[in-house]
Amino acid sequence: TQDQVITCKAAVAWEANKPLVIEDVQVAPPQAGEVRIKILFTALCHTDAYTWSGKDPEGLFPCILGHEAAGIVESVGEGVTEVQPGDHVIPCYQAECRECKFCKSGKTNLCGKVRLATGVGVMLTDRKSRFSVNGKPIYHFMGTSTFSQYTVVHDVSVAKIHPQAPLEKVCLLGCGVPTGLGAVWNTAKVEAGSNVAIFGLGTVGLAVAEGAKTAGASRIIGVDIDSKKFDIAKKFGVNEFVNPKDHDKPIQQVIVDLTDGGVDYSFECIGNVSVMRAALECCHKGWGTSVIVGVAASGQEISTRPFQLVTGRVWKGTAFGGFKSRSQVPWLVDKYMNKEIKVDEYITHTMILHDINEAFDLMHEGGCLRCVLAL
Ligand code: NAD
Ligand code: AHE
Ligand code: ZN
Repeated sequence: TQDQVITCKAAVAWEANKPLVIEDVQVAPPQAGEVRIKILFTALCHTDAYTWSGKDPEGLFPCILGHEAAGIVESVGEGVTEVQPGDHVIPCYQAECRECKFCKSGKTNLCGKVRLATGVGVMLTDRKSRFSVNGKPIYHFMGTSTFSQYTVVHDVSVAKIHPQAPLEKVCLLGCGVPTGLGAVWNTAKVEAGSNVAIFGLGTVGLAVAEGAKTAGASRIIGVDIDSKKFDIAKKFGVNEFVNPKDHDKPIQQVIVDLTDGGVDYSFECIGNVSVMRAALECCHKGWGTSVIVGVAASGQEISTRPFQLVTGRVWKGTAFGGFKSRSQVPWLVDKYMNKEIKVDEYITHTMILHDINEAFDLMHEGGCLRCVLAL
């Protein structure tokens, strides 16, 4: 209940790059404006590996990683009105308070209410963690920390979803799939008949392909250095492939030549700053728009000749595909249940929390899109 400490299993990242350790973790009760969730399923996203690697300037250790999950509300703190115990939910790393300057702007899905606290691994009310191991505090991560059987999140970070949605599938709607779909639908606003290039055909890149296909794009060019990705990518709408390793010319030149001057839209779904440059420069003069989706390490910077922008190319970026999390994640879940968007097709592996280190090893192999862990 609301005032009891729960002891449960969680995967703790004690230090950057050191194997995660399954520990008995104490999870404190939710305070005012907080929700304690029993996590049933969590997937692994490349961003978890990025922070674990020590290259994320916001990475703090020890912490509990994980941000693509689904579960059931166990208890709620004072003043929480929008969810109650038993509700099926998806924790959202991008909050939506509906009251801050960002939420009210109508211009962005970013929310300012809890971001400063989540960026330093604590809860807003008392700037403390709700996780500990034998009295030692363990930092939260992205305001979600889903590699734990129980987690505590801010109420503005909880999307209440359809009670019949299969949680072992819709956990993916906590990050990768919405990010790719939304990059196309919300950030780029791709029109029917457009030519699109997608750099990186992991889950995010494939979701971009799916979004582009549903938007009616004509040519959907997938670019990846792993040719094994090409077969699966066809199922998501990619209809042409380029492997940079097969060409001597810079990849932007290859694509410009293929498309009579460049694509209308490009998406970088890797997190590599030289590919980000190529993605911008393969866009058509006068209007081509490139969207940065990949997360690059601390210290990395992008560059190009300003002339690229002077001559009409546009450089953009997207967080969670521009979706307003609490409002639109339930809508995405309904779309999945109505078979309007894919989710199952991204799940290539299922494992249990205990085997999380092996799951991360798999992630770095080509055959893996999403691995879902049962907790
Ligand atoms: P992933 O590792 O599954 O996919 C990356 C793909 O890029 C792989 O297929 C790999 O073979 C390919 N690749 C690597 N180097 C390449 C190169 N030089 N040229 C062409 N292809 C190359 O990762 P993912 O889970 O799909 O995530 C992709 C990126 O998006 C990550 O950086 C992740 O952190 C980021 N991300 C951002 C958001 C956001 O809100 N902006 C959300 C989710 C993930
Ligand atoms: N802490 C990182 C930033 C990481 C980042 O950009 N995260 C994306 C989501 S990745 C999900 O897999 C995001 O939404 N950013 C917006 C935000 O508010 O964090 C760093 O490099 O500093
Ligand atoms: Zn993610």
